[in-house]
Amino acid sequence: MRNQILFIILFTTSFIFSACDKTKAPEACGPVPSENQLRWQEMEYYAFIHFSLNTYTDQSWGYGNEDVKLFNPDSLDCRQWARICKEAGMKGVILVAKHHCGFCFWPTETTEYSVKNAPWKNGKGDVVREMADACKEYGLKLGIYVSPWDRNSPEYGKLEYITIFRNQIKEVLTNYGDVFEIWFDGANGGNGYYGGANETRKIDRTTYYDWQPTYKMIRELQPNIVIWNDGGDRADLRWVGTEGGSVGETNWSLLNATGDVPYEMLHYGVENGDSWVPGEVNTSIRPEWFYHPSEDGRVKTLPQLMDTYYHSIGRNGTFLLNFPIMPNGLIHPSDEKAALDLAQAVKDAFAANLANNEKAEASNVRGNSRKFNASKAIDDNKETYWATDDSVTTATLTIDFGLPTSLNRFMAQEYIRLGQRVKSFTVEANVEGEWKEIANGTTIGYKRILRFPTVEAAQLRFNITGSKACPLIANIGVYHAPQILPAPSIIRNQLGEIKIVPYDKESEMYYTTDGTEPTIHSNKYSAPFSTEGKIEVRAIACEPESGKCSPVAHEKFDIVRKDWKILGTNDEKAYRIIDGDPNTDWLQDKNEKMPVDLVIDLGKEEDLIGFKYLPSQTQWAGGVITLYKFFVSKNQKEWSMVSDGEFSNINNNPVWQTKNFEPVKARYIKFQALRNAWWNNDARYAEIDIVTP
Ligand code: FUL
Repeated sequence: MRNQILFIILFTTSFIFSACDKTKAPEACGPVPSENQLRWQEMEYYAFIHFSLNTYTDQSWGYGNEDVKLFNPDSLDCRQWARICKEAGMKGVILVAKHHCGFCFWPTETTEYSVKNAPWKNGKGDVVREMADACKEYGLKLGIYVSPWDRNSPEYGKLEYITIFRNQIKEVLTNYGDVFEIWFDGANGGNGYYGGANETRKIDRTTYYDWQPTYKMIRELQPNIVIWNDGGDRADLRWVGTEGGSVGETNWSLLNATGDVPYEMLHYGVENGDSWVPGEVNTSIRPEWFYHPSEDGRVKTLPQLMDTYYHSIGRNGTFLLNFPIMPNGLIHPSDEKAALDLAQAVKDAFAANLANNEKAEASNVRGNSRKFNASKAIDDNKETYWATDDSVTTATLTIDFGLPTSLNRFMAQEYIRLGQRVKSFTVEANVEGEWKEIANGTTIGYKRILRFPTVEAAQLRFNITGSKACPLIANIGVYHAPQILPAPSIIRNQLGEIKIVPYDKESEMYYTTDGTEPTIHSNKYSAPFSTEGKIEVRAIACEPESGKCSPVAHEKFDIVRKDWKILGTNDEKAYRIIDGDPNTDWLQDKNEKMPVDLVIDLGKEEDLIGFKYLPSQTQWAGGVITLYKFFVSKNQKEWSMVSDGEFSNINNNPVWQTKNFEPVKARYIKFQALRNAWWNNDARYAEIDIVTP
């Protein structure tokens, strides 16, 4: 009874207090998100599905001349895709309904190049319909990718194509229920089939698509949609300048509505931008977007995917993870396992918020009001927030755990309905009575997560050290996540020496060269070792104390490049391209005009069946070769061309490019760059290698 009376008194006083509390909420600071953008941001994690005719030709970009008859998957099952996405904790799926090759996954009226002329389901199939139905069944939202670039359409490059393209958008946004996001890729590579013309068609991406009427139509058809566009007028969401799986540590959800947007701006946003254009981190679960059997062993590991989680959702972005569909129409079991392992690891990492229900005190509370006090940052309610007085832009919030508590993750969320404000912050821990800084960051935005080595702290202090206006903190989380050991990297230098490099110095490494999985009973790595010829190396890093080991790193090396000579240059730096280290590169003489030749003497005649090119791994370094010819010779006088073509999507996704050709014997190779991604004369290489039988 006494308890009940106490409760009634407390309840009534707090009710009277808040009713009388006239403290005003802060004014918005700068641009703010729309309801559609907010809803989208809260989804956090969703899937991409890449599947098209080029799945059957092992290409990254179809040319537009692939036969529709190739599309006949025997087990296509959108319910399998949706089930995996749901179990992986995703909130939606963006289906590539038309990629650059122009093949439409729905029976469109705009072209014959669609499922209606494919043998699959006797031309009666509709992948978009099946995806929409599966999404409904599994409680997922549907998104759609329609490529603006169309390498099949004879009209591409002409005005007529814009009507065709708009009609395609209209069809997919009219016939399949609610669509949460539409995706317009920015690739306009130039050359294509174009109804048989087989030519290069260059368009001006800033004007050709005439986006504004298209945006208007989209918003009329789907009032709740968000538009992603990397190819033209600024829309609701932005690309983050890389497909590698990260947005900048500093990440403003702001951009300017007009003017140039270099990669850096896409990556970091613009502090004083005039529009709310948040970043979406898109990356694939394998190196490439479409399925390639050669990548079955290259599915990203748990530590890699976890890094992407922290570098997207943990940096004020969303995470769009791609599943490449196999020719049979299903997601590969290894991809499924990787996604489910990630879901479990995320659950484990954020299982308990140690800040919830603890004591929190703030250095300043807006109008000393209960409505805005420190407890509002640890109540797990994103609609309430801790706020300071308008004049205050630096402030501290202290959480008292009572007892020393193990922690290694810190999460903060701003109340972004009123704009993004925080510019810098630090986190301190009280360890045995002494305060020490354990982490720091710049922007926060919708969500920021910092990782740091485990500490035992009785108290934690969150210091906002810079803010555009009074900070508004909706939520703080403190966690103790299990450690996940990243796989080591394996490098072979020009002499054939193998080096295994751990992620941190304390782990011990074990390896095999006989194709078996390494364990702590395999060879222990202590120093680089010499190898000859082709070899496969597998390695793990293990923590001596816990006995925990990383996933297996696996590298296949071809013949040793010991006797190779790079001809036609005296620049010693040229040897970086055969030093085995992906992080070093060489920019060939800038004065050369395309085509630029790179000639290598292999030292002796070799049997060749292909070559490999790795572009620079330094972000936005330029010189990424997109069109090439490859020649071989026995004597450096007569050359025969054994391969020519394009490295599709290499600029956005600078992964190893392998090109195979008919077996040939040669001592000299010539890699000729015909064009780079920026149509200038730079040719830059991180690595060049050959493939032998
Ligand atoms: C890129 C495209 O060119 C790729 O093929 C892929 O669709 C990716 C998501 O966007 O830029």
